[in-house]
Amino acid sequence: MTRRIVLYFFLMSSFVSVGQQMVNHQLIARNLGEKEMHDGIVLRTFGFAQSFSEQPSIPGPTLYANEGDSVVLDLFNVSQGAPHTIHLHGLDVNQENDGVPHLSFEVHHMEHGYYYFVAPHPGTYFYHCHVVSTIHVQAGMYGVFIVKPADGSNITWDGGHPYSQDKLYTMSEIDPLWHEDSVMEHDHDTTQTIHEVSIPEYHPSYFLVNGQSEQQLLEPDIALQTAKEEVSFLRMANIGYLANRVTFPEELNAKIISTDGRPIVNPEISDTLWISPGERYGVLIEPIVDLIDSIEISYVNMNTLTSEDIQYVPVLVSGTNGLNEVLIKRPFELYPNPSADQFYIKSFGQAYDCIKIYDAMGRLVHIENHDNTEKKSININLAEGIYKVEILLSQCVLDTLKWIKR
Ligand SMILES: [Cu+2]
Repeated sequence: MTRRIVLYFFLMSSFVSVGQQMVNHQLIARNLGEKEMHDGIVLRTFGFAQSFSEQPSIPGPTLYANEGDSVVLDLFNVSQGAPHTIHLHGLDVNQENDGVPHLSFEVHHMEHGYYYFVAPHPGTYFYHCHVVSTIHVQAGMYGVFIVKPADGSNITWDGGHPYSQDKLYTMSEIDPLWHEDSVMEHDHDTTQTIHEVSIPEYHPSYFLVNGQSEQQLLEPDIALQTAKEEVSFLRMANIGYLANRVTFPEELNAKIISTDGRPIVNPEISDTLWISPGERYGVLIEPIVDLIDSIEISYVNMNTLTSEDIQYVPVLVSGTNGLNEVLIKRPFELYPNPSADQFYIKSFGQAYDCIKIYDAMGRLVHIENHDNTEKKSININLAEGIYKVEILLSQCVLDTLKWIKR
């Protein structure tokens, strides 16, 4: 500990040269956090906070630096039990500052640990605890570290693409059984490189975007709000244990331009993006028409290649409509949900002429025409799973609903 404090003062006196900024971030590690899920269930979490008055959040606070900045990350561990670290996933830092136990250092109860690095290439990176990381990451000890260009401007990198706003979407999942005390109070004998922890097979039941799911994703701060021909930069990051298959509305002209903090050599416009655990992608969005739609995020089990859930991030491209108004007036409702072979579509006075049903891998499995605004019963025999139900008028999507077949 003493050695690290001495090192701190030594480094601070020699660290910053002309033109660089020094950036300090503090993360307070706690292991008695609570998180209320979309269905009201409250789970125990681990996580990072930036003040003592706040709960650790999932994800943790988003940290920023500009390219070339000298960064000091102060990890203050106030939790009892296992030590914690900060691993800087994707950032080019030296081994001493990379937070992998046994190769770096661990931060124990009521200790500070200081991580030093010069912010590398602009991009989107993760930080997460690397102590028994399978459990501590699931518990909530992760967040995003964004490096912007040296001047801090809204450009993807020096000589890259200018944009008017950036939006971060961090995907993850939660298996409530992994949040029981029996798992979270795990063995943390740091003299062992292999920790023997008994954990149930991973079956997540919450599928998160920025820590939120289902109706929580209708909050305006989650939605992508933009205007026609305006350029937005999406930072799509997956820190869950399932892969994400992201589908953008075609009209957004989504162009995948960077990955792992580096530009893609020949970027392409694509409405589909696969993100494996730990990956981050940069996506430029430049819509060509006004639009109310959603970005679809499917959570795919990499062993079975089946989708375990779908979440929708609302998209509003419009210069005139208020998003709140649009989100509160969801034009359609699907019930009961989950259900067996029959469900109903209720329209709140909005006419529609077609219903399309897609399976979780995006394959169209059913089309049905309709000619008024009445409640509509759909009888269909499909395999158990998750389906996307599109409601259309004159081939224009009015609403997208999720149906779970049981
Ligand atoms: Cu930890």
